[in-house]
Amino acid sequence: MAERDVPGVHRYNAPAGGWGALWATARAVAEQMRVAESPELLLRINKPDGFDCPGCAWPDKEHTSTFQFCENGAKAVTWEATKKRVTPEFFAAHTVTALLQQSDYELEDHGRITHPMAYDPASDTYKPLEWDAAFARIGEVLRRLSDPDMAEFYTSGRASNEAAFLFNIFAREFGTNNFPDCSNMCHEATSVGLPQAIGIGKGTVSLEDFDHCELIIAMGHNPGTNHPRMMGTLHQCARRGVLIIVFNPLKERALERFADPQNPIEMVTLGSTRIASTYHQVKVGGDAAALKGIMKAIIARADAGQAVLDRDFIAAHTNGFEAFAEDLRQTRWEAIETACGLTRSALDWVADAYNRSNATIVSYGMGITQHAKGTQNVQQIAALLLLRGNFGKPGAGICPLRGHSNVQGNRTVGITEKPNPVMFANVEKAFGFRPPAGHGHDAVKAMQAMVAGKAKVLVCLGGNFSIALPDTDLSYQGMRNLELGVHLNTKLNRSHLLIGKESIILPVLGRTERDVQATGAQSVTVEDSMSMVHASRGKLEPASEYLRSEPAIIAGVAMATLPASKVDWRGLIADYDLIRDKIEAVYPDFKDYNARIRHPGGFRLPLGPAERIWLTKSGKAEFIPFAGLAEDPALTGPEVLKLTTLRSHDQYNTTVYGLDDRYRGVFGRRDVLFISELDLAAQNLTHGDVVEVTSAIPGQEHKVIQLTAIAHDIAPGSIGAYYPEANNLCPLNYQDPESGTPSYKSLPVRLRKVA
Ligand SMILES: Nc1nc2c(c(=O)[nH]1)N[C@H]1C(S)=C(S)[C@@H](COP(=O)(O)OP(=O)(O)OC[C@H]3O[C@@H](n4cnc5c(=O)[nH]c(N)nc54)[C@H](O)[C@@H]3O)O[C@H]1N2
Ligand SMILES: Nc1nc2c(c(=O)[nH]1)N[C@H]1C(S)=C(S)[C@@H](COP(=O)(O)OP(=O)(O)OC[C@H]3O[C@@H](n4cnc5c(=O)[nH]c(N)nc54)[C@H](O)[C@@H]3O)O[C@H]1N2
Ligand SMILES: [Mo]
Repeated sequence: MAERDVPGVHRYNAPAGGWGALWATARAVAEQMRVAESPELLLRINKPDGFDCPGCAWPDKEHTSTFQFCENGAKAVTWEATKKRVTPEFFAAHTVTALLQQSDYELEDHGRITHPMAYDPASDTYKPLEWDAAFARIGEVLRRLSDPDMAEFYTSGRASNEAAFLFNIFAREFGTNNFPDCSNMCHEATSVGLPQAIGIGKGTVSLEDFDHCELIIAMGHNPGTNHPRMMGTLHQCARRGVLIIVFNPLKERALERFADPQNPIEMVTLGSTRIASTYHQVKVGGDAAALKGIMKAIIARADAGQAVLDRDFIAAHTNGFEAFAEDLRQTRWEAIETACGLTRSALDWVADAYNRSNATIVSYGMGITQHAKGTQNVQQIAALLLLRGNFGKPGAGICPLRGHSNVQGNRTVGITEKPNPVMFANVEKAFGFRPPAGHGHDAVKAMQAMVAGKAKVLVCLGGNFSIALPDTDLSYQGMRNLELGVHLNTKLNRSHLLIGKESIILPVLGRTERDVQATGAQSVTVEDSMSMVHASRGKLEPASEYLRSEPAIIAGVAMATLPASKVDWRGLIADYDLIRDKIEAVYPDFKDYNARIRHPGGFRLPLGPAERIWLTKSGKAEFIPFAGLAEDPALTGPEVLKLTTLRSHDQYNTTVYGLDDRYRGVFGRRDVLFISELDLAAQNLTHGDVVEVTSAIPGQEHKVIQLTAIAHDIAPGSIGAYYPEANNLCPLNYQDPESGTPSYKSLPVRLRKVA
């Protein structure tokens, strides 16, 4: 590590987890909560009668563990259950112009919004209004649009199945398929890439598979921070002797060493457990190349007569193997090594480890999907698994780590801009109207329509749309072009402050809070990363008596917008069982929905590949070759580095809980650029220098941000900065052409030292 002392930057030498995690949990609770309720509240997370943790989508075995929370789950819960309130008085005292000066951290930290609020341009403040007045105004503006496609209906993945389904039905009856959602910025490459390869856009493993696997390959995800409960699973696997091979440009501490904070004996006696058996610091954007190298090595061994392929599986269950293998034979090792920054011998080693394993799981996250080649990255992972029949047998399969706690469920119950015709027929049967034909807008297309002035109303079911998107400048402009923005949220965020003509904030009940409707207390349901659906019931007193549930607010907006609606909104809201009956009518996979969620732990949705059923066009799994090894010459050039954007340990997407990133050794600041010692030297820089980071995409060079360059263990040629601060460097249309996912994790940039 470089000599110079940089404020807030120290090396972190301890393992991840451990006492530090317990301490941080206690601090989060003390800072945010009504302390009296906290221990009981935390114990209710992910229990049969408790609420689903809003932190991440990692499942829990049978939902019966006694102590299933983690540091970041506790932060997510306490952030929602905070004592702090954003009241009409708060809004009266702060103009929108003044609030815009505050950081994202400060905005959310003001607390829970207590009343429906509408923007008043005369005073430049938000003013309270009655719920019915809010619904009436939204209905009026929506009905006035000359074309329903001038409205965009955004969903963030914390919404329950019930809320997401009603949102889908409302907007389709209104007449549009414009469903931008957070998944478009997240696992869209999975949703597009996997159906082509294995017939379903979801993971195929269950938690039990981790008890039987012999090898885990973890690519492009940071579970110590983003899926901390997965660390318990990885930790058990490591102690069982399972080989864990990591591909990540950054050395992430939790993937190196971890002490389970739920296991005090280990913390005292052993200290910690080594997680990764080998750690490959692949270049940013180099994963498909690395996978190609591993598979080339496997084919070479098969060609030499070694029994490394599952030939029976390939013959019975797959298509396209010969052409795929031939493409690998023709690919030159030098091209692979250049593209991924790893050596042939390292990849040979991985191939041998893979060949020895009888049951392999590949897990992956945003490091794989948020690239111009995201869909192809995902398909190369599927192909690697197909070579040895690693689908539909215990201990094997593909494990995309979904983001938001119910993002997968949102998709299952209809949040998609590309609805399938079977669903249309079922909606018609269940509700008596037929949704509009054709495809609507995804997240990027929605913002493009807003920027072009073609979309005039944006209704957001959660999230922070404009800050999550790339190209912050353009997103701001898109927001300011709106006639009306409607935000169903728990907390104040920047999207509320980017106002065109009108803006209305509708404060919602959080997942931790009691939801009482005409027939009594209600549960909602969610689907985790492993297709398990279960109930979630809030227990806390709502943050304000004026809050309404997401389903109730959607129904209110729907009734005000569509007076002749075919849907019995009032009846559905009175009893969420009736919403679930309708979900089952439209999506038959939810057979006996209400009965099955009453079993502790819920139920699993059907997953073809887990039974070797392939719902592809050919009826078989497909080997899809990767053709894009060579870099686009327009995006390379002298001194161009690849910037990836990361979450810190103290944030939930655009929600910044605090300014520390403990495991990466950054404290009290977020304005840093992670860069290798090698690149510091090559760029004539010193640890601690302030640099201008400029987009190197032709036509986008004017995008600049300033950061402090700090030496970090990261692959040469690759650099890292925090999301959302670096989003302005990513052009809106710089995306994976197949899935539309923004390429947030491979931005070509140049650095210049600020004098
Ligand atoms: N506490 C907390 N939990 C969360 C979230 C949160 O913000 N905070 N967000 C939720 C959401 S919506 C999501 S989608 C998930 C995100 O969970 P992750 O997928 O873990 O998200 P990222 O922080 O974006 O980190 C991606 C990891 O990929 C690595 N990486 C970057 N570029 C590349 C690359 O080109 N190749 C490879 N192999 N690796 C690369 C980074 O070094 C980093 O370790 O977490 C969910 N859970
Ligand atoms: N550069 C870069 N950009 C990225 C990413 C990246 O890795 N790099 N990741 C992308 C990914 S993976 C994602 S998923 C998106 C995230 O995009 P979003 O899902 O839109 O953003 P969040 O930050 O999760 O949303 C935060 C807001 O949600 C609201 N909220 C919290 N809980 C609830 C609730 O229970 N109900 C309702 N209605 N509202 C609630 C709060 O008001 C809070 O302000 O960002 C994407 N953007
Ligand atoms: Mo995500």
